[in-house]
Order: sequence, then C-alpha cells, then structure tokens
Amino acid sequence: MKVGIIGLPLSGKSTVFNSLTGGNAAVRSWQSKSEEANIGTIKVPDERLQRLSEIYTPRKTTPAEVVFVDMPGLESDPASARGLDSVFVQQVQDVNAFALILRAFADANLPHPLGRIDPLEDFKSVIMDLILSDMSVIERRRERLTRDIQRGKEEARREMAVIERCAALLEDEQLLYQQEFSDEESRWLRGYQFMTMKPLLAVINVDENPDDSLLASLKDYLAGRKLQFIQLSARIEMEIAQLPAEEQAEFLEELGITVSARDRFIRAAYGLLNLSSFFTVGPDEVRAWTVEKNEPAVEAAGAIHSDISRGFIRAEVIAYDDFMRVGGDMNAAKAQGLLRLEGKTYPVQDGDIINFRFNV
Ligand SMILES: Nc1nc2c(ncn2[C@@H]2O[C@H](COP(=O)(O)OP(=O)(O)OP(=O)(O)O)[C@@H](O)[C@H]2O)c(=O)[nH]1
Ligand SMILES: [Mg+2]
Repeated sequence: MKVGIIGLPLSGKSTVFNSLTGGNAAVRSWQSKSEEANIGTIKVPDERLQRLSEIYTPRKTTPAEVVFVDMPGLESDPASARGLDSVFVQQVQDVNAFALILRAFADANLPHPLGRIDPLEDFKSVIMDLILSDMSVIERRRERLTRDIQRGKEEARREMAVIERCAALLEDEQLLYQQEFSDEESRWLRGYQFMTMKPLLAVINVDENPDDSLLASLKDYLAGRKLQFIQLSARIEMEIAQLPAEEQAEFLEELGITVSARDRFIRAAYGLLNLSSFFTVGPDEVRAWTVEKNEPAVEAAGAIHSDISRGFIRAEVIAYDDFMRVGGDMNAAKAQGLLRLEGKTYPVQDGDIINFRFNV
C-alpha cells in the first residue's frame, strides 16, 4: 500500500512524514520550499503476526508494509485555479490513497501561503485542485470520443456516458472515490487515473493549544461530506518518533497520548482503503499480506506471486482466532475440522491464515 502525503506548502507534510516513518526528511522554514518527494516505508504493527512467529519460529518474519510519499507543497491559488501540475500527477500516479495535511497551527514565524490559518478553506482549495485536474482529463478525452462517436463507434458512446456521469459529479464538487460505479464503469475509469478516485484521509495538524472553533467548523464540514479525518500534532509526534524505541512509550504516556500517530494513521488508512491482512505461515517465513477486504482468494494469491494466482487449485484457510483456540496446532485444527478448503472466489477475511495450493 502506498499513501501520498499532500497539502499546501508549510502545512506540516514532512513533519507528518517524519512522525510516521521516524525519518529525518527536511522540514522547512518560510524562506525555503521543498521540491523533491521523500519516500519512506513502515512496517504495519500487528500483534497477530508476532504470535504466529512465536509458534513457527521461522527464519524470517515479514510484516505488511505501507509506503509513504511526502510530496512538495501544492501551489494552490484560488484566484488562478487550474488544477495540478503534470509532475505532481506523475509522481502520485501509483499511490493508493492521499493523506491531505491541513494546517491548524498558528505560528507567526511561519506565514501561511494564503495569509490565513483556515484549514477548512485550505481543504476546499486543495480539493478544488484535484477536481479541476480530473475535469481537464475529461475535457481532453471528450474531444476524442466525440470524433469517434461521429464515426459511429459504439464503444465510444458507452465510454462517453461514463465520463459524462463523472463530469456531472465533479461539477457538483463530489469526489469520485465516494461514488458507486458498476464493474463496467470501473473498467473504463481505471485508465483515467483520476485524482479524486483515490481515497482521501484528512489530517488536521494542530499545535498544543488548538483553536476549537476553527476545528469545529472543519470537522462539521468533513463529517457532513462523510470524509474521514484524524487530528494530531505533527511536531510533537515527530519528536517522539525520533526518540529511541524504549523512550517512545514513556513519552507518549507522559503526554497522555495512548496511541501514536503512526498507529492511528495506519488504522485509519486501512479502514479508509477497506484493507485487511491475511497470513502465510511456515518454517521459512511467517508473513502478513495486505489485500482488499473480501478480495477473492485467487486474487489474494496474486499478492504473493502471479504463478500462484495463475495455477490456483484451492486455498486451505483457517481463521487466526480458530487457530489460536486450538493452541496454534495445525494438526489439532485439522482434526477438529477448522481448516477449510476454499475455491477461487472465496472472499478472504481479515486474519485468515492461508496455504495456497497451486500448479504451474
Ligand atoms: N507550531 C507547529 N509547527 C509545526 C507543526 N507541524 C509543522 N510545523 C512547522 O511548520 C514548518 C513546516 O513544516 P514542514 O513539515 O516542512 O511542512 P511541509 O508541508 O512539508 O512544507 P513544504 O514541503 O515546503 O510544502 C516547520 O518549521 C515545522 O516545524 C505543528 O504541529 N505545530
Ligand atoms: Mg515538505
């Protein structure tokens, strides 16, 4: 899974990135501006994986991973709104979701690029950039399709219907990822790489004494649009994340933070993206894999290797909880009928332990 961290300049993107990855990406002052994207990978903490590893004592234990891409600031200017630049679009092409950082901290030494602290307006402004960018993609495609339709191409007519529907939604300032599309529509839409098709998590970056009225209007707005958000104080979280592991827990406790930003972030991202984890176990490796919720077994197999998907015969599946209930003993699980044989279309559940049978 790959998450793009986006937002206006100086909203705290690199600070959030560092708090997630424990990294040391350069954080900026108002004079400077970042140009390059930073990339960092974190391992998804999962207690279940640890327990499985204790049972199998494998040579290798491999957690699921999330990659974060910390993007340069979006030069959003509502007066001359014209969408996103092509370098940005290129760089975020393969991210699965956006985390949009919203500045809700005041700091006289760090002037806001638009001259005011207003996370709600910032949110609207970035969203508008994403929408305009998608609209210009549609505009270009529309010209082409119009010509094809005139030449009597039936396919073009069907595709046009899909993008006209998207255009209407975007004009209504809806985000495409929140809409329902049929399988056929989704197939057409994949090719467009729409920015608003990527699920979005709003991250409200506050300081020690947040302005509650500012936050209330933002949260009302987000909730009203069924958008997911989390609130954190990136600078504090970054300082904690850069401490040695032993000291981190102590600090979090002192500050009364029960769950670190990283963990909250990952949980939110998993929920937002509708993801779950399954496990593979054995003496060589115990490993967690990330798949979409209810992904068919044959496609989940493809997360491991395309051969396993291609040569799929069946999946031997046991739920993590069932496995633990019989003391982590696979033979006992078999004897009690807890190990199931499932076919290609079986929807993989969070916590499934799977052994794929395949033949290539
Ligand atoms: N007071 C306060 N300052 C913060 C907070 N988060 C970030 N900052 C400061 O804001 C400045 C910009 O932070 P960055 O993380 O570099 O912001 P950015 O969005 O990555 O900036 P660009 O990449 O240049 O667009 C730094 O001086 C941070 O220390 C916060 O929660 N509170
Ligand atoms: Mg930055």
